[in-house]
Amino acid sequence: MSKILVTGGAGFIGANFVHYWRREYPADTLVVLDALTYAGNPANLEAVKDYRNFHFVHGNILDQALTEGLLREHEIDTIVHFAAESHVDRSIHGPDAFIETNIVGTHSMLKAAREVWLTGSGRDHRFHHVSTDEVYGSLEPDDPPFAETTAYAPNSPYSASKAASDHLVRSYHHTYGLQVTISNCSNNYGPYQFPEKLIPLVVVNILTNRPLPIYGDGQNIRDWLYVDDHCRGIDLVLKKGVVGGVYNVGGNNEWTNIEIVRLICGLMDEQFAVDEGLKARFPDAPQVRGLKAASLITHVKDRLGHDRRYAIDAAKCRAELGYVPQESFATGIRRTIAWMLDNEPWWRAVMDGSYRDWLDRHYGKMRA
Ligand code: NAD
Ligand code: TDX
Repeated sequence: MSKILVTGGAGFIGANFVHYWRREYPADTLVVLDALTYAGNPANLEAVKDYRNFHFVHGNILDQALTEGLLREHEIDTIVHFAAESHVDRSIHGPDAFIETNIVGTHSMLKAAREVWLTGSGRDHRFHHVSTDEVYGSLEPDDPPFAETTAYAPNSPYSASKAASDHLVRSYHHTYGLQVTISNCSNNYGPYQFPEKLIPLVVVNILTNRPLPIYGDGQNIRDWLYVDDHCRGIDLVLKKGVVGGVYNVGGNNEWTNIEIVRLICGLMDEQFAVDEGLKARFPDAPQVRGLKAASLITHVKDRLGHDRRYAIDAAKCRAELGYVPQESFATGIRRTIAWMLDNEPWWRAVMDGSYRDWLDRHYGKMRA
């Protein structure tokens, strides 16, 4: 039985990982450490909060003493490190938090793990670092996809901070013998994704009759992966990956942004056509006025330094770990839209800010 510390477990992928792990390994202990920044939402963990072997700790990964205490108190043998500032646009407007959390915070986690796991008698352990394909930079249309051997060439403050954290993790293995693995994954989508990211943003904006902003010409390409498949990939790396190893996890599923947005628009029109009740629930939606969702598409100024194309070569994961994504894009995108329609209170609370009430209830208005 494992005892796992999940950093960033109240965010999008971290929360999905907690739900995945509980389903697959109900006897394992899960301790979530999360600072509840704007991206952290306790509602994402509502379904697991009362389990005996689940613990939520509100705290910052920069607090090394806190992490050391958790590693000792819960006899943690595995860290899965998701906590990060994750939105590229925010990193362009305010890089400082990215340097602080993604670089200094990861280093703080590494120092804590080294202190607890490598001093004294030590114990068998694993530090798994969750990273991104963005560290490899941008591809031209005919370039081969990113392999684990592709040179790092990060272009945004976000990807540069993730690249720096990858290097620190690698160095703690090489220098101190910390038992690490790293996964670099492509764009995720699915339940609990914060509606600042493209796919949930488009769904919410259609339902609330807001513009669907397409940066630049909309021809930028991303390789989309359903979040549960990312979680399964991390599971395989933990169970079968080589210590010190790097694994690229991807969907083999490249789409231009404009294609994705048009696809979602078509699926939303379809939903309104088959489910009459949606018009009453979402009276502002364009379909209520006989318009198509695509009428909301609006081309806006491009993102600064916008990477043109990402694509992952997942051959190593397939060969070494037997990794194959299970969710097709056709089913995954429908599931995601269905989740958004079934969980209107979740995204309404994010939109109106009331998802932050948990912090006020627990810490009052004095919090920073
Ligand atoms: P997210 O922004 O939804 O969640 C991040 C979580 O980390 C939040 O719960 C937040 O409160 C927490 N956090 C932030 N700073 C913290 C700090 N200093 N201390 C403790 N907790 C803190 O992010 P996500 O999309 O779930 O991404 C999770 C990880 O996966 C990140 O490391 C990201 O780089 C990586 N990743 C994301 C994607 C993607 O498509 N979203 C793809 C590849 C890799
Ligand atoms: O309103 C928008 N309009 C638009 O055209 C938004 C929010 C995005 N875009 C474009 C920018 C990107 O080309 O859509 C694409 C996807 O954008 P995001 O959802 O912001 O994701 P991206 O920048 O590709 O980064 C994501 O994948 C890799 C995650 O946010 C990262 O954390 C992860 O590492």
